[in-house]
Parts: sequence; structure tokens; C-alpha cells
Amino acid sequence: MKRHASLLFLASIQLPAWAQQRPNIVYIMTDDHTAQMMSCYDHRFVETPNLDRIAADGVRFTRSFVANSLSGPSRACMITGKHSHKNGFTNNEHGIFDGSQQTMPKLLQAAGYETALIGKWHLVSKPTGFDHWEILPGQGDYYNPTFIHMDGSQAVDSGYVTRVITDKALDWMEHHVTAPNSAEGYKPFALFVHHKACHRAWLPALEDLRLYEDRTFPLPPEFHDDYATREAAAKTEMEIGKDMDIVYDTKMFVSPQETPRTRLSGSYQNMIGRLSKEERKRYDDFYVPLSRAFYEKWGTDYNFLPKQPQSSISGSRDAELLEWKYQRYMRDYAKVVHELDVQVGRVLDYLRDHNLLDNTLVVYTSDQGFYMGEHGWFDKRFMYEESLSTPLIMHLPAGYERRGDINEMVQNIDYAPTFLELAGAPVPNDIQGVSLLPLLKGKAATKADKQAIKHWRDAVYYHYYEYPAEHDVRRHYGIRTDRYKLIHFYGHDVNQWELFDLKNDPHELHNLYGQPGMEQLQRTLHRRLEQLQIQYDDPQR
Ligand code: SGN
Ligand code: CA
Repeated sequence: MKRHASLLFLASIQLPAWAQQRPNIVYIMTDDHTAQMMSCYDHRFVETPNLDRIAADGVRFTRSFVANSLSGPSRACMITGKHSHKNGFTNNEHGIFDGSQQTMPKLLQAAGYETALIGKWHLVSKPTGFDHWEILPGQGDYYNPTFIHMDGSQAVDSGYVTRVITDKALDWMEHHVTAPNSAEGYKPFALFVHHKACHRAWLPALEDLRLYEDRTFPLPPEFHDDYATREAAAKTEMEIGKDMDIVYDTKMFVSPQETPRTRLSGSYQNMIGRLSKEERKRYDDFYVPLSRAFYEKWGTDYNFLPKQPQSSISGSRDAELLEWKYQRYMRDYAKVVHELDVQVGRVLDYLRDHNLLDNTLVVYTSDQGFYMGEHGWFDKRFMYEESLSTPLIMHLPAGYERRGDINEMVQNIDYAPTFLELAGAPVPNDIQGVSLLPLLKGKAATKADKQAIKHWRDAVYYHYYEYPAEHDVRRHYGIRTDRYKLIHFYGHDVNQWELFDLKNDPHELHNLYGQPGMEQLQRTLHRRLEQLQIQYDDPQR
């Protein structure tokens, strides 16, 4: 504690006065939180009043994308500002992030920022570039989560993970802004709050268990997609019907004796086994009656949806069960989002009550988007819109006057150069993203900013690598332009190009590749794709 304070003091007297005025950064990144489940993006499903506050007094990006729709890879892109093939972390299953490479947190530190990371990390190696960190091991747990500390020790914190992470983040800020040298001003800080919510298996806080139970969610229009013309989509294992585990995902569990043993029922028991006796009672009071009623109706020997695509489900029994699974999925996910919203509200209130809002950039985003039944799916990985996209809303510090929607195409490799430029730090040439600051200045935009906006990127590049792996999404790369998308699924048993016209086919159901009349468009898109692969130096093409 003492050492920490004296270091702060030393650092602060070495900093020029202007440096102490530089904006703080509070970066809140959730896991698998998709824009469909945020009311500032989509009114159909849930209410997120606190997230909506960020969008209402700040900006909302309407075309915000990731470079590789998976947790570890996405995080690596974010902290390096580089695509996966450059930062080396291409997939969750075999990667270990090389923490000795250049990262944005390290560059912020070098520019005089105090940096801290709390929550999900998922890059296997220990974090580097943070003055303080406390991370969840791997995916972490929802209930009474274990944290790994900087000295390597591990300890369990009681409570629900979204609240625990927020408590730790607020404690860190409180300590930082009230440090003994506060009369001199404290160092600007960059705080990375990385939530576990709302990752599978969507376990709600105990106080939220009964929320959304009276809600019947509308099915997305392409729920019964038959994947015609899209070979890779047809081969995946992420359908709500056939791939969601009745115990693990929909939480139909009474006791080991009265519940069928499924592929993931053991993992489910481990997750809820973390609850104390009293907590478990509250949990069971909600889920056990539901589960009993479920097994009474369906029996325990039923296969809970056959191994067949849900587009071909026609029997009323299977159709009813499929829709029931969708409703359970949506309700549990919505509960988890509710708690996220409440906890983000606490961070916003803290900043407001400490007069920090004027001097802080608050970013809310996710490691990728997610399917809420679109194409019949849960999970992500594909370059289709729901999981190529990620929510991105910001509260801007004073001097950045842009408000409302920003429609330029942005990507998670842009966060690093944005934060560096905001911190007044040089942006190294090998960073592949571009600073978003020109888009945020509003009336204060300079001539150079206006030029940057005029020549903004016309396409984003995407590359997904994790196959063979869970959910069976084949490797693919591609580009998305304002209107079109060109994707190449490759390797193993698939070699197929897909082309979509997002204007006429927003749900990406009609692969136009190879259709008569597409020759010219295909040539143009192929050329642009190749240019981007050269620009980003992706060897796999
Ligand atoms: C776990 C989940 C998957 C999920 C991956 C990656 N299975 O393996 O459903 O796709 O994480 O998610 S589970 O049985 O462990 O829940 S990511 O967001 O971390 O990339
Ligand atoms: Ca994720």
C-alpha cells in the first residue's frame, strides 16, 4: 500500500501538468453480449436503462465489428490493435498470448497512465502492461468466483460475478483517485473491466431469478433457417434445438437421481455446486419446480430433440419443445443482462458522483456479438452479422462533442490506437486499427479529421480459425463492405465462397456466389479482399 502511494507520488511529480489533465479511460467489455439484447440497439427483447444512458448522452456505433468472433482472439486484437495472424492468438484452444509483445496497456503505461484490469482475461499467459490486475481463471464462474491475483495466489470472492467484478473496479478507482498525492492530481488511469456475463450457461444472480418469467419472446424471422446454399452453416453444432443441453443450458435439474445424465450435466452440477447451502436453496426454489414440471411432461427418457436440423422439425411435440428451449434461453440470458445493466449503472454513478465523467471516456462493448435464435442458433464465431458485430457505445470526455449514431465501419482493432491518441501517446506504425477520435470530435474536428472521415475504411477484414473445435464452425475469412459480404470457408471438408447482399437479404439466407449476373460484383469484392489481405499481411489467402 505504502509502496504503491510513493510510486504514484514519484510518477505524478515527473508528469507535466497537461499530462495530468488527460482523460481517463474506463473500458467495460462483456462476454457474448449482443446488440439485440440492449434496448439502445433493439427494443424487441430487454430493457437496459443504464446502458441506454451511455448511448443517450454519448455515441452509438451502428456498424461495429470484431476481427475474429471468439473471446481470446478478440481480446488479443483489442489490446494489440492487430489482427489475429499478427498478434499470434488465433484461437482459444491452442493459443497462449505472447505477453512480451507490444500492447496498448503497456504503451499507455509508458505514456504515464496507471492501468488496471479486473475480470475475464482468457489469454492463458499472465497479463502484462497492467499496474494492477485480478483475473478469473479461464472462463471463470458466475457464483462465488475464484480470482487469480498478481502474486499468483488464488482466492474465492463471495457473490455473483458481475457484482464482484464491479466492486473490485470501484474499489480500485476509489483507491486511485483518493491516493495520498491527490492534491497534486493523480495519474490519468485506464481501467479495464472485463465481465464474464453473459457467457454460456447464462446463470442469473439469485435476486434476478424470477425476472422476465412472464415474457414470451418473439422468434427471430430466420429461426427455422434450412441453411440452403450455405454448406458450413449446415454443418455446425450450435442449434438451440439439437445442440443445447437440456440440463447445462436450460437448467432442468432436480437431483442426480431424477435427472437424465447428459453430456454436460456434470459441468452443470459443478457450476451450481459453488453456491452455499442457503444460496442453493434460493436457486432450487426457482429451478426445481420448473424442472419437475418439465420432466413430468416430457419424461426423462425422451431425447430432448433429435439430432436433426430444426428446420425439419415438424411434429407438434418437437416443435413445442424447441420453442420452449428458446424461451428458457432468452429468459436466462435476459436476467444475466439485467444484472450487467445494474452494475454498469453503479460505475456510471460513481464517475458522476466523483465528478469524473467530464474527464473520462467510458466505453461499453463486448468480445463479440451472439445469436439469439437467428438461424436457429446460439453462440457466435461466424462472419454473419449477429456475431461479426459487437455493441459499441461511448460516453465522451469534454471536448468530444459528437453525439448520436456513428455509421462508419469500425472494428475492435481500432480501440488501441483510439486510446493511445486520446492519451497523447504516439501510435506505432505496426498497429493495424485506426483511431476513432476523428469520429468523436464533432464540431471540434480539424481539417485532418475531416479528411480521415472522408476516406474512412470501405471494408472490414475478418478471419476465424478455431476448427476443429466445439460448435464445429469451419475456418473462414472475408470482407464486409457497406452493402456486401464475401466469405471463404476453407480447409478440412469445406471449400465454399459465400456472397450476400445485405441490403436485399439482411438475414444472409441467399448465397449469391456464382449466380448469373454476379460476375462483376464478385470480381470487385475479390480484388478488395485481396488488397486487404495484402495490407494486413495475412499469409493465409
Ligand atoms: C465454452 C462454451 C462454448 C463457447 C466457448 C467459447 N462451452 O467452451 O459454448 O463457444 O466457450 O466462448 S461450455 O460448455 O464451456 O459452456 S468464448 O466467448 O470464451 O470465446
Ligand atoms: Ca465471448
